[in-house]
Amino acid sequence: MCIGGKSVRIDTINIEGMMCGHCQANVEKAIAAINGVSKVEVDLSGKKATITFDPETANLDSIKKAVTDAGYKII
Ligand SMILES: [Cu+2]
Repeated sequence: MCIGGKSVRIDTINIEGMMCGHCQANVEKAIAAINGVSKVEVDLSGKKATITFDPETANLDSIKKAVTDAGYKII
């Protein structure tokens, strides 16, 4: 996929351990802080996050690590 001439990847990861809006905000913040991530949407009840990122700058492993480091679990 391509947006504005840049290649973009959209991936969804499943996250366990989010209990409230605070957790949701924590995860959002952790993912948004990663270089190359342009958009993140965390679905609290659906236990998932949809991330739009530049695959040349960011990668799924670092995104998953940020979530784990924030105290949540990737499933
Ligand atoms: Cu919480």
